[in-house]
Parts: sequence; C-alpha cells; structure tokens
Amino acid sequence: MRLSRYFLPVLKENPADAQIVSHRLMLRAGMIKQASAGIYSWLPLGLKVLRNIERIVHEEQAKAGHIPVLMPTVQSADLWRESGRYDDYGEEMLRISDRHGHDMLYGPTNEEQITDIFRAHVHSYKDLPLTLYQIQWKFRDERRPRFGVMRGREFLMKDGYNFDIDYDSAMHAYNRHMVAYLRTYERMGLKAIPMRADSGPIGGEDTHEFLVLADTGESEVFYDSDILDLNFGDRVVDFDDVSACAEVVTEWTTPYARTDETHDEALYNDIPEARRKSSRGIEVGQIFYFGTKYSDSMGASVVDGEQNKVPVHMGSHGIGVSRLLGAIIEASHDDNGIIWPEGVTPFHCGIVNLRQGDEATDGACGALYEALTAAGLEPLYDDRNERAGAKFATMDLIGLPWRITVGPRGLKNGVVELTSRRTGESQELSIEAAVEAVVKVYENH
Ligand code: P5A
Repeated sequence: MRLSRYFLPVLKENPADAQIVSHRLMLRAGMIKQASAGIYSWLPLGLKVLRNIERIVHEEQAKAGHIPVLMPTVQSADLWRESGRYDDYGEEMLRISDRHGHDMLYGPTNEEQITDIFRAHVHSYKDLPLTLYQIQWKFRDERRPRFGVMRGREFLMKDGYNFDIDYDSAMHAYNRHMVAYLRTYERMGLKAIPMRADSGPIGGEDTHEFLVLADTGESEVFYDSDILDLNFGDRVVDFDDVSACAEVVTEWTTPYARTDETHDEALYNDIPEARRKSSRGIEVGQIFYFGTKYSDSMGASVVDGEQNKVPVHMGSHGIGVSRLLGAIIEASHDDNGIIWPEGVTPFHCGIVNLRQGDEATDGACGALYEALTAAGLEPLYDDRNERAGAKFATMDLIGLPWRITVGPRGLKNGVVELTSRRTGESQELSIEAAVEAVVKVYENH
C-alpha cells in the first residue's frame, strides 16, 4: 500500500478523552473512531489488525478441531426466557422490540442460540463430541464503557460452545480450549495467564480467565511469579490426546494464579514471599464448564449407548477479539507509539522514501516494494511529500515492526537502512539483503 493513497487519519494531538495509552494510540494512529459511547467504527489500519487477530483465532481453533459457524447478533427474547436468563441478565442487555411487538435483544453472548441449534439437529451420542464457535459482535450495555475498545458496549468476541456426553468428555473440551488459547495469545506476542475466576452470569463452577498483566487492567490479580516462566512455544499437542491436554493444563494451573474474586489469602501465603505477586490484569478471555445448565432448561439431550435420553454437558469459551488490540498495545508500546508484534502487525514493513521525486530513490523504493510484495509480504510505502521527521514519526506511531529507509546518500553506496521498531537498531544492507532479512523474520508468522 502506498501511504499517499491510503486512508490513515493520524491525529497530531493527544485526544483529551482517552485515559489510557492504548486508547490514545489507537485514536492517534487512525485505527478507530468513536461512533457513540463504547461503540466504534474500525478504520482501515485498525480493521487490518482486527482481521489478523481473527485469523490467528481461526487457525488455532481449526487445529483443536473446533468448527466455525455464524449466528445472528439479534436474538429472540423467547430463547432467553427458556433458560431463565432474560430476566437475570439485567440492564447490561440491550432489549429491542420489532414492529410486531416481539421482544428481541442484541446478543451479549450466545449460549441459548447455540443450544437451540444443537437441539434441532443433534440427537445421538454418536454425533458427540462437538464444538462450534463463531467470531461475532456482541452488545453489553456496560454501565461505564471506557478505555476505548477495552471495555466497549459493542465488541467483537470469539465465542465457542462444546457439547459432550459426560463430565469427563466436557473437561477434555475445557482443557482443549485452554491449550488452544495459550498458543493463540502467544502468537499475538502476549503472555496471557490462566487464572481461577468467577463465572458470573454465564454460570458453572469451573472457569479460568486469561489475563495480560498491565497497570491499566481492570482486574486485580494474585499469582506465583513462577507462572511467568512458562512458555507454550512451538510444541505440537495432539488435541485428541486427553492426557496430553490435561498435562498442559496441569502445568499452567499448578502455580497459584487467581483473580480477586477467588483469591485465597491462606493459599497465597503458602507461596515463598519473594514469588508472591499482586498486580492489575486485562481479561482477554475466559473458559467455562457449566454442565447441564442450558441443556436441562432448554431440553438439549441425546440418546446414549443404552438408549437413555441424557442432557448434554456444555461449556463456553470466549476471547475478547476487539479488546485484544488494546491489550496488545498496553503490553507493547513506547513514548513514540505502538510496537506491533510480528504476528498481528497491519503491514509487515514500512518503506520511508527520504527524497520523494529523486529518480534513484523513487526507483529503489519501487524495487523494494515489488520485491517484498512478490515474497508475499505487505509493505506500507510512505511516498508522501513530507519531511523525513514527519515520516519517521508516523511510522513510529503506527508501530510497524520493521522499517526500511531509502535515501540518495545510502544509495550512492548501494545500501538502505533496516531498522527494528522494538530495539531501534539499524543495519545498512543492500536492497536484496534487506528484503531477505524481512522475509526471514516473517517465516514463522
Ligand atoms: C464465553 C463465550 C462469555 O461471554 N459466553 C460465550 C462466555 N464470557 S465472557 O467472559 O463474558 O466474555 C468473553 C470475553 O469477551 C471480552 N469482553 C469484552 N471485550 C470488550 N468490551 C467488553 N465490554 C467486554 N466484555 C467481555 C473479554 O475478553 C472476555 O474475556
């Protein structure tokens, strides 16, 4: 993409209404525009990152054997009356009535909707286990929408639902989700720690939240610092292998890690003092096992091997897809702007032309652009007639992890400059070597 033809409405000034750095940077980098409280339009740069996050979520769900569907945002209140949650959900639910006076709602979550699909089509244990998921917009009329996409009213969620014949099988689904989520967050450059939590209006006893540690997080968390040393890395887990998944879960859930809702002072005090940590965290996901709560109330049962009708065991599993943009920026920025992890960056590499209109410089930038594109990468070429300082400031603000700077002086010696946004380190390389270096960085993303 050539910047002169793109739509990147960056703001020079800090927006007054943004209290935390991720919100400020998303507005300044022209990623989102507030439409009304807690509701945002996604501008091109923001949309690119959102789509990258979605892609990683889809890829990791596919590995776990989970199947994508897409359910409507607007749901019938009758379904929620069946489960009893229509009245329970309270003021967070946006209630709508259609022209016929039917009560509708904008879904804050989809347990009822998916249970309705399940009961219409699945009747035998032979069709289990089954996990369906979607990435779809939700609406929660939060009392205090704030911090931009972090606590929105309309927000994008990955929500998955497992259907299993019994408790053991459902716990395997729970574990499968935990394993898939660990890898998902790591690919986004995040350390998200599973912590024992409270299930709130979703229900059930078994639940973990995934938290990214950050001073601006809304949750208070307590943990054993040993958990920070755990890395999922590139290990390949067979998602059908019950004990392999359980082992990963044991590894991550053995060190103490809890949100304030489930914090246990006595257990916490058993941790050696130097490892006892408390801080703030951003909740980027949550997994639940709630047994037969919805299948009992909504009549979702299957025939088992002995021809008995049994209610299915269920859980649900969420990732805050739009919130993740805020969480990633909170975890990865500096005074000059965002620093995107390679896994989610909106463009792979920036190209800065220091002398727009100079034939050799324009030609070298064009050649770089072609070579990067031919290698399957997406560069953002700043071909505007701007001062070098302004171009660098824009690149730093929008946070592309790699920048290639091209100017007449370097070209005389046959070199361009490749700079890492994260370390600020630069190397002088030939055009071919610079392209090769960038291609190599992205080999594993
Ligand atoms: C799990 C999937 C559920 O709703 N039902 C379907 C279950 N879980 S949850 O924890 O309530 O939400 C899942 C994740 O969504 C994000 N989230 C939000 N993101 C932005 N703004 C909000 N107002 C908001 N509320 C929830 C969180 O990341 C949460 O973990």
